[in-house]
Amino acid sequence: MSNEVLNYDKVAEASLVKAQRDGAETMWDRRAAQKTQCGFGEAGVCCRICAMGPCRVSPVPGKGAERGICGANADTIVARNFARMVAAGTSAHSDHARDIVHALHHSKAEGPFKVRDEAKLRRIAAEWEIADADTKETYALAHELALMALEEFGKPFGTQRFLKRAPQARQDIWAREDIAPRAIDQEVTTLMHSTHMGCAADYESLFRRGMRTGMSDGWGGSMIGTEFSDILYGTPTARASSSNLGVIDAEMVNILIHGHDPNLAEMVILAAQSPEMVEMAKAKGAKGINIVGMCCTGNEMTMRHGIKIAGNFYQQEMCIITGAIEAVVVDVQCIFPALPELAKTYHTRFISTSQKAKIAGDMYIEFSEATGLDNAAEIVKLAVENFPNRDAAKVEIPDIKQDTMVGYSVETIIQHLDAVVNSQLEDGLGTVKPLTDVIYAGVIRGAAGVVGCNNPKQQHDYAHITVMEELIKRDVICVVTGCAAQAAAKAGLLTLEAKEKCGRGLFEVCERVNIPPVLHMGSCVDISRILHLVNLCADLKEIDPALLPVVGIAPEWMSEKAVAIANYVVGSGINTYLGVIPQVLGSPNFTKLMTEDVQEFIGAHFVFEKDPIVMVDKIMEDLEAKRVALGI
Ligand code: CUV
Ligand code: SF4
Repeated sequence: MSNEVLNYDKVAEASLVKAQRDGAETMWDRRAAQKTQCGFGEAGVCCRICAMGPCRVSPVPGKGAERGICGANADTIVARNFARMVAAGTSAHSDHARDIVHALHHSKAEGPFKVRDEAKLRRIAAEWEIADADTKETYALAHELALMALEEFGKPFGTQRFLKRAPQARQDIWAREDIAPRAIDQEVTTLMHSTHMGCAADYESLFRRGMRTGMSDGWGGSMIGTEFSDILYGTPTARASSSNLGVIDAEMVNILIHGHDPNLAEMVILAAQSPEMVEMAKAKGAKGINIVGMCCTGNEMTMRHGIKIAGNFYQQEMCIITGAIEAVVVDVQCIFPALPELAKTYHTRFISTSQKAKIAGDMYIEFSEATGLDNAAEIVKLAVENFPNRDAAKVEIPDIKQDTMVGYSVETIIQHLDAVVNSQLEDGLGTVKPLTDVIYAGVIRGAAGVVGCNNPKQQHDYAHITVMEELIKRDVICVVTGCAAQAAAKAGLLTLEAKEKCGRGLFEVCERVNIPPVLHMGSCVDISRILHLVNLCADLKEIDPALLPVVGIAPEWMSEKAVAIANYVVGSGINTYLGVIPQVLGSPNFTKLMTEDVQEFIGAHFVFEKDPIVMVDKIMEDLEAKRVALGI
């Protein structure tokens, strides 16, 4: 085993030693087996889009082949590969959203899929200009709204409805630059078409089309995913939870839910709460049923129910290695295909549930909106029945867990801000005004959205935590989602006590508003919450969000979804810092377009910086320059 030092989180070391003892293979072994990664792929200059190829052009301009057989050069190949990542990422978030909307379309008062946030249902119905949004019968309205949302995926004309949430100045830029996204499926399809052999070759055009597709994720799929999940399962409110492998309980039936979509997770939670299931667990010798979460579905569950977070992306294998998980239940995205094999080393059952992500190796129980609760009950029963098969000799749960606060939706943040609205801020009630006030006053210097995955190209969680700690020290408030949020949870940054790590200004804000300096805003699709928050601030000031001292950061990203996200964040006027360099350096032209030229037409750009400390220095310069430009 190698790379112990690559793990910032102390829990990892013990886990990996145990894995070796148990004869379990982990990502570290497979990473070592990969040896040096391919330099062509790394630079983005390998093309296998057609069967004349694969072609690879020189990753270093001026050396070796400059064109593929069809004549595509590095610029074209890099741009096409990058665009395809955006298309894949957009499709993932958006297809997740579609399932949520389908569930709303299936909803009825008797449940289990039902409207749990009626106010939000009516608010969005009004926003989308449904007549009688405040008086229509709940389920008639829910079904009508769901149908409208489904049309956002395939409507033949027009752009995404949620774009109107942005200030006019930003909407004008989108119109001028032709990046206002149309139907989501159309954007993904047309980008796949553009990147087909012998289609688009102009790298700038490919980049722009990619950005528009990414925009259909952020302002389309992801935003629909977030808002409709809230309607169905409730808008998150601040609550306590706990994080890291220590939340796995040796005396309980442990069910790990991993993936993304709250539909499955919500039904499993419901099923596990039934008294018969709990009785059954007790009859098998367990104290009860302990559901723990991982990755984004973990974020969804913790925000709405306080379900404990077992860990982030990197820890999916470590969870199983504890030997105390009765069932790993997955839906879609970010699930290692290695898991079923690893589960066999222990008594753990691995259950995949989605046609879109069938993972062979153990068990498949298809989950559908029509039979969701029954499917979930079957899964829970299987886990409970598996409890007696646990091998006590193989159980070793690291005794590390950390209390955490989660659930800061935009609505919850505004509620907290309301608590400090007083006579001096008479007109700020129910708005983000107190937040913009402290930013404009310089009490806090700006805000950062820190998001994204883990990637062995960065020390596990180290980049996340370093960036966040350094920023709060410099009075920059952080909002976090995804695996970055879980890194923050494990490091204790999502606590009220974390204010001790802040600069004076942010310390005072945390104390007065009674919030942690790093706010858990949810899963990856919930980056749309961050987008909404920033746009509310910009709208209040009647300016383009590009002028605000805010940045987006993905210190350890790895997925295509992250590429889609980065595109819509930049497209929304927010500079985006990437701690892992995307596979584009083989085209200096494309790299320059991303990191410089795009600024001229969109008002924001990408920054690549592997060193988190250097990154924070660059971010501070960026934020301070924005402040100067605003005259604040
Ligand atoms: Ni959707 S995309 S590893 S779970 S944040 Fe976590 Fe978040 Fe990346 Fe996946
Ligand atoms: Fe080679 Fe062109 Fe085919 Fe790509 S599209 S594999 S560069 S011939």
